[in-house]
Formats: sequence, structure tokens, C-alpha cells
Amino acid sequence: MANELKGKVNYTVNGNIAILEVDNPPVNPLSSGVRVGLSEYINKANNDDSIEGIILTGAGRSFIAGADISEFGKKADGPDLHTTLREIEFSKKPVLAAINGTALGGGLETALVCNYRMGTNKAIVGLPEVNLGLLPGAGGTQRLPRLIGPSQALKMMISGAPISGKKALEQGVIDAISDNSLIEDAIAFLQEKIGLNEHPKVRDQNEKLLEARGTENVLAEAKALASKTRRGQFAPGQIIACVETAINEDDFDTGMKKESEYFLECLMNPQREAMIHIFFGERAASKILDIPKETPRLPINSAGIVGSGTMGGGIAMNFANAGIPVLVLDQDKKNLDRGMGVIEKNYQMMVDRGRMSQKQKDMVMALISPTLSYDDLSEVDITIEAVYENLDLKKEIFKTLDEVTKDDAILASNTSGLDIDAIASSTKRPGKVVGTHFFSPANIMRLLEVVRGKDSSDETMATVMSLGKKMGKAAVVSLNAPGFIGNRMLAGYTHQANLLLLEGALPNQVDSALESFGMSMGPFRMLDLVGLDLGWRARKLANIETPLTNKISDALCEQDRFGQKNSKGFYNYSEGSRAPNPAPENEAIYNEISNQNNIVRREISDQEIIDRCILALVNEGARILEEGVAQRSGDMDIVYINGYGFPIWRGGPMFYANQLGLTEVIKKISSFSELDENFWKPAALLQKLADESGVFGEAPVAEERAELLGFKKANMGGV
Ligand code: 3H9
Repeated sequence: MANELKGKVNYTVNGNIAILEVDNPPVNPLSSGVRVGLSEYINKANNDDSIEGIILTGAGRSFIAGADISEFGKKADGPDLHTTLREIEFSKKPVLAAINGTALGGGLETALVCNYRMGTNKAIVGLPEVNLGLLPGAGGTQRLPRLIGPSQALKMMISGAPISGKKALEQGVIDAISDNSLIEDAIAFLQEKIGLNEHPKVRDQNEKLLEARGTENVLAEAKALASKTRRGQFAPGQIIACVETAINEDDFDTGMKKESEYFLECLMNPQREAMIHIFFGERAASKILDIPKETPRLPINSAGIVGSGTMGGGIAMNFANAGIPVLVLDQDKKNLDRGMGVIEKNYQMMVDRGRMSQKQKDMVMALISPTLSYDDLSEVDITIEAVYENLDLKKEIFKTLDEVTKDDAILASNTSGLDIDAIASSTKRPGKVVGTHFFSPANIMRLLEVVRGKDSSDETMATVMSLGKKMGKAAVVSLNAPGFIGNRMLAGYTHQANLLLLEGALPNQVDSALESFGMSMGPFRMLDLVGLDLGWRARKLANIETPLTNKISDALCEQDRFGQKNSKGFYNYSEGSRAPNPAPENEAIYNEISNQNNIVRREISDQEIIDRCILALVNEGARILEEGVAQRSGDMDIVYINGYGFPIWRGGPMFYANQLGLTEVIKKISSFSELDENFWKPAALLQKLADESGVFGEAPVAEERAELLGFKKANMGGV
């Protein structure tokens, strides 16, 4: 075998059974060496007269995690996957897939070419290709509908969500579950089949497809699901078209041909590159460049949350969902009872919607305990303070936590913008203090900004990043700088949206333009949801003059238009509905405020709206990199996709800028400079990269500048 081949297959013999074990740590993707090994050993077993059956399994915790994602878009060595799978499917000896762990994408497709499938209680199977902008292109769109029916198969392929071994057995994806030794049970199962004349092949099973032929509802339901959950994405339509062919064509190979054509179209589509960038970007973001991989993590076996409001409750649910017992502290009994009630209601909603069983709910609820006393936190491994944003209050709480918790407990603050170093200064353990900025609702939103204080120790950072992963979060490190990453970028975006309103656009136009770009919610719908009165009241209280960009929203508040909460804001809302209806009565206010500020309202194109709002994110993102606040440009993409509704299929704002080309970005930014010279000054790093490589790539963070700004970890890494 050539040196550059990645991964291998181990071959052993047990009596009359050959065992092929895919060995490509950590998750056994079907890299070149695996495909070579599978081909070689299937043939070897077939040519060995003493072998009567073949078992295919995986080494370690995974069966096969799919095709090797890093090979897409590159020339790969070894046989292609289709050739290898054909050899398994047409093996003269029966093949059983012994699914020891995750069988995803091409991994499940490999199991589907086997005659039999046995899993364990730990097995997880699914076709998540859609999350990468792809379709299951190794026969999945043709075989899974044959096995479990097109309706269930479409649900699995469009959601991309894997199912447990138990569910896979119920649905018929696998034939049996082993409760003991998988390989022993697999051998026993296969021995019983060895004498049979024929062994089932999924490709030959047409009954479930024929049931769906001539009926419209299966495909119509899939289309409805795709448009509801995967707006703007290319791959779901391709998946549906493949299944439509499977339903309507008798010949299996015709469907396979279609699948290959549609797969290629997905592969060539820019959405695929964007979504794979996010897959690897999320894994890259979890690594802190100047902290060694082997840095020990503290065990987190218990936690305490200070504050039982919306954030505190949501954070507590994250711990319970990860199986970690958590105490929720509030010194006000009424608040505590209400907070626990909300947690219970949230879980009940999941039970009612079939997302959780009653038993699972009882288990997680049993992990969450209320307390009124700080003393109860004495033994927890981590505390997360989640009270409202008031520095003095937080400092006070940290002082108490420092006194009551054990010495090695980590003390985290869920702040969206306060100075972590100032909070840490009220303790005697600044090395153990860190920011954990969860996004609301904390039990649902995946983004977690982990804020690194000047003294946060390597161990603290590594532990909190691992904890984030355990909770299923997309964790991104930010230095302790104003606004951290996400909110700092957001400020420029909303600033531009508000200016566009003053210059002549209407809220509906701004929102529609950005939603058609792919944002999950336009800025004015978002402001209505959050409540326009929050800023207005705060300004009044502090006697602060309204800035230009808030003049319209403050004027709306003066007319009792606070947003969704009282059914009128930038939009009007009917009783009990969240659907925004245009509010023509506001237009007089917009005109008046533009006039008062000497702004001549004009026609604004949708393209200008998109360019100004999105490029405001990009330019600020470049400054954040320049200062070393974020480690790499991809981190900002992870932040924006998981916390701010940026479309995953565009790969995040920085990736979008790369696809435009930074020279084009600079050109567009410069064309806006006559509107506001200061705002539209290209970040120095953006200009530098545009002149050099044209993309955000491997350029170093400007250390001198970071030092100037007083950041300790100026050398957090490459861009
Ligand atoms: C496909 O199959 C297409 C076919 O239908 C058609 C072909 C013709 N390839 O996530 P982790 C790396 S498309 C290459 O932290 P976990 C990952 O980057 C594929 N590398 O572990 C990371 O590297 P590093 C469909 C992969 O335990 C390391 O493995 N399959 C692949 O939290 C550990 O990963 C999927 O979409 C891969 N396929 O989660 C499944 N998978 O250490 C994708 C992982 O350098 N994979 N790596 O950062 C997953 O969902 C998760 O990795 C899994 C394990 C659940 C398996």
C-alpha cells in the first residue's frame, strides 16, 4: 500500500468467519486506506474456501463516521467508494455489519450494502450529509427508502438527525441488537444464515417503494419539511428528487445513476464548501492555539448556578442534559420556585412534542436541585453566575463564591459584556475565573462564548471548552474585550440597519432583503421581539441623549409602540400572533425624523441593504482578528451561525467575504465611504489581506496592536 494512504482495515479469522475491522482513529471515516483495505479483504475472504461468512465492524468507539470529509473537492487515492461498496454487496459470502458505534453517512451506506446488520445499545445510525450540503451519495437515497419506506427515510435524510440503535431496530434499519459481546453475537447470528441459498440484498426490496408510487403525500410532506427547516438550502431538494426516482423507477441502477448526478451537483455547489467549512471550523474553534492539547481538564461532576431566571434555568438544563447534577441557587424563594417551575414546563413541552420520554424527563429533573443557601455550593466543581448585568452585584457574588466553594472550583460568569478581569479581581483565584456567555434560550442556542480573562489559567480554559462540547455547544474563545465577538459585530450591523431606515428604506424592505440573503430574522423583526422600550427606558433613566440611529425607535416608544410585547412596534401584530404586518402609520414618523436630521430619503436597493449590513460584520470581524480578540476568522463564522441566525449554507460572514474576494469587499466598503467616512474605513488587516492573499487565511494577528490594547494573549494564533 502506498504511504500516503490514510486508515486501514484489520483482518482476522474466527473459525469460518472473516472479521474486517475498520481502523482509522478517532472515528473511522472511509479514507483511502480504508477503501483499499475493504476491497482487498473482501476479495481475500471470498477467495478463501475456509471462510463462509464475513463480519464488518469498526475499531474503537465508532463503526464508520462516513466518507472522509477532508477528501471532498480533492483528488483522492485508492478505489472510489462505489467500487468498494459494490464489492461488498456482490460478495459471494454473506456479510454482516456489526455496528459497534456511530454509523453515519457513508458508514450507514456501507452497512446497507451488507446482507445483515446488528447493532449494540450504543449504536447510532444516520444520514447527516445534508448538514454538509450533500446528499447520501453512496446509495443511501436508494437503499434506505427500500428498507424503511420513503417517508421515514426522507425524514432521516432531511433532518440529518441520527437515531439510536433501539430506534433503528424498531424502524428496521438493523435486524438485531446485541446486549453482550457484539462480535460473539454477530458470529452466532451469521452461523445461522450461512446455510441459506440466498441472502437478502436491500437493492432488491421494492415493496415499500411500490406502496408510495402514485401517491403525492410522501414527497409533499418532505418538501414541506425541507422548506420549513432548511430554507435556502440546495441539498434537500436533491435528496427528494433522488427518492422520487427511487419510487418511480423499477430499476435500482437508474436510481443510483440519478443519485450520482445529483450528488455531483451538490459537491460543486458553493453551499457544500461553506457547510464543510463550518464542520471543520467548529472543531477548530474548540482548540486554543497556545494551550497544549494535553493540558489536564478538571473533572466536572457537579455544578451550581447562581440565579434562577431565564438564563440560569436554561444553563441548569444544559448541565442536566449532559448528565451533571446541578444546584440552582436563588436567595428569593418565590423566584426560585418560579425558576424551577419554568424548567419543569420546558421539559414537559419536550415530552408533549415527543422530543423526550417521561422517563428521560424524570431523570433530568432529578439532577436539578433548588437551594436558597450558598453553603450548599461548597463541594461543586464549577459555579456559573447568571444574574442580571450589574458589575457590582456580580463582584459581590464572586466574593461570596470564592469564600464558600472549594479551592479548585471554577467560577464562571454568564455575562454578555462585563469585564471578566474586574469580576475576577474580587476573588483570590483569578486563574479559576472565566466568562461563559450563553445565548438565550440557553437550553436551545448552541453558541457559547468562552471569555478568557487575563489570568484565566490554561486548565480552566481547557476544562470549560471540554464542558461546552459535552453540553453539545459550539464553544468559541474570546478575549475579554468590549462586546466580546458576537455583540461587537452585531453593533455595526444594527447601526447600518437603522441608518438605512433613516435614509429611506422601510423595516419590511430591510428585513426581507436580509431574510432572502438567508438571515433567520431581519433586524427590525428582531428588535420588535427583544422590545424597543429597553434602550429607550435605559436612556431616559440615565438622562442620555438619543443617538441618531435610535431616534426612530425612541419615537416609536413615545407613541407606546414597544414591539411584540404590546402588539405594535416597527410592525403591527394581531392578538396572539408573532407574524409581522406592515405598519404604514409609522411612515410619517420615519419621514419626520429623517427631515429633522437633514437626511433626504431615497430609493435604496436590496443589494445595498445586504452589502451594508453584512460587510459591517466583516469589517468589524477583521478588527477583532487584528486585535487578537478572536483566534481565527472561522471562529467568527461559528459565532454568527450559532448565535445570530446567519445562514449556515453561506459559511458565516468571514467565509462569505472570502467567497466574494477581499478585493471586492474593499471595493464595496470604499464605495460607501462617502456615506460615513469613519464607519466605512477598511480595517487595516482587511486591507492587508486584500493586497496580499485576497482571503482570510493564515495571516498572523497583529501582535503589536493587541499589546497596545493591553491584551495579554496577543499571540492567540493565526487568522
Ligand atoms: C458522506 O458520508 C458522503 C457519502 O454519503 C457519499 C460519498 C460518495 N471525515 O466530531 P469529533 C474528524 S459525508 C473526516 O470531534 P465526536 C473531526 O474533524 C460524511 N474527518 O468527534 C475531528 O478531527 P480533529 C457523513 C472526520 O466524538 C475528529 O474526527 N458523515 C469525519 O465529537 C473527531 O471528530 C458525517 O457527517 C469524517 N467523516 O463526534 C459525520 N468525522 O480531531 C461527521 C469526524 O482533527 N462526523 N472527523 O478535530 C461527526 O458527526 C462526528 O465526528 C461523530 C463523532 C459523531 C462521528
